[in-house]
Amino acid sequence: TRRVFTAAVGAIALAGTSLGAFAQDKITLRMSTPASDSDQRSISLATVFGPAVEGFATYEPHYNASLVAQGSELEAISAGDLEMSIASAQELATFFPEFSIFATGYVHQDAAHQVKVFNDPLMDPFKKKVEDELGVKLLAVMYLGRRHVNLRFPRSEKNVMTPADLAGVNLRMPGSDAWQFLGKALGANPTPMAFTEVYTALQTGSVDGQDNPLPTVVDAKFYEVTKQISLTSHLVDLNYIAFSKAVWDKLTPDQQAAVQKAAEDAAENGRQAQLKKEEDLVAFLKDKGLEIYEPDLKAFREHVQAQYVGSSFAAAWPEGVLEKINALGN
Ligand code: KDO
Repeated sequence: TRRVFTAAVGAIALAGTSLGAFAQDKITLRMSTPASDSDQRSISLATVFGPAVEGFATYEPHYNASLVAQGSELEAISAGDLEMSIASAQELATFFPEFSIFATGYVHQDAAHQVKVFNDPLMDPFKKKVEDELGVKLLAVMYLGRRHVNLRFPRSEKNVMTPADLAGVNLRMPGSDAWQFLGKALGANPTPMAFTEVYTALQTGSVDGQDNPLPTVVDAKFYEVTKQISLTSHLVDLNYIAFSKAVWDKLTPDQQAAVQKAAEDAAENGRQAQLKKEEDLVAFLKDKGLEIYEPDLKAFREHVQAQYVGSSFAAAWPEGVLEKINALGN
C-alpha cells in the first residue's frame, strides 16, 4: 500500500513540477524598435517570427521606441534588459567602427546584395565580435529600403539634382556619427534627431527634410508635411535581427534552430513585401501631391564615395572587405 501511495504522490508531484516548469520555461522575448506596429519589419516579425517560436517563447514587441530609446537597444540587450531589436549598422558602428562599411552610401546595391553580404564568410568576424564583446547575436538581415531625400520645399523652390543643391539644407539624420557623416557626404547640413520626433520637426519647419525609404515616408505620414522626394537611393538600408546571446545559450539546439529559421523567414517575408511597397508607393505619394523625381545619380554617387575615401570611417574597415562586398554585387 505504502509503495502505491508513494508512487501516486510522486506522480502528482511530477505532474505539478512539469506543468510549473513548462509555464516558467516559456521565455519572453521583448523586442524594442522606434518603428510603428504597421512598419513592414514589425509586421513580418509579428506574423512570421512570433508564431514560429510560440511553442517555447512569447514574442513581445514594443513599438515607437516606447520601451527603449532609439540607439540604446544594443546596450539594453547587452545588459539583459531586452532580448531583441532590429539593429542598424550605424548603431553597431558606435561600438565597432568597422560596421560603418555597411552604413556607407552606395555600398550595398540592392536587397539581394545585402543577403549575399550577410551570409558570406566576410561577415563572420563582424558577427563574432558583436557576439563576444556585446553578447548580441545577429540572426538575419532585414531590408529597410532605398533611402531618398524628402524635403518640405516644393521642387520650384529647391530642385535637388546634385549634392551642391543640398548646400545649407537642414537635413534630419538619425543621431549617430555614421549617419551624420552620410548626411554631410550628401552635401547637406545634417541635424541629429530621434525618429519619433521627425514628423513634428518637419511640420514646424525646425528641419527642412529627412531621409528614409518610401515605405517609411508613408508609414510615418511624412508625406503630410513634405512636398518632394529626390530619389537619391543614397543608402540601400538594412537592419539586423539582434538577439540576446545569454537567452540564446539557454535554448535547446532545436529551439535555437527554430529561432534562427524564424528570423530568416521573417526577414525574407519582410524583404519581399517591402520591395513591393517601394514599387507601389510612388503612385500613392504622387497622388498625395508629392513631386518625385530622379536626380543626377552619378553626381551623388561620386560625391558621396569621395567623402569616405581617407575618412576615419574608411580607416576602420578591415583590409579587403570593401572589395569582397563589391565582388558580391552586380
Ligand atoms: C530613422 O531613424 O530614420 C530610421 O530609418 C533608422 C533605421 O536604422 C531604423 O532604426 C528606423 O529609423 C526605425 O526602425 C523606424 O523606421
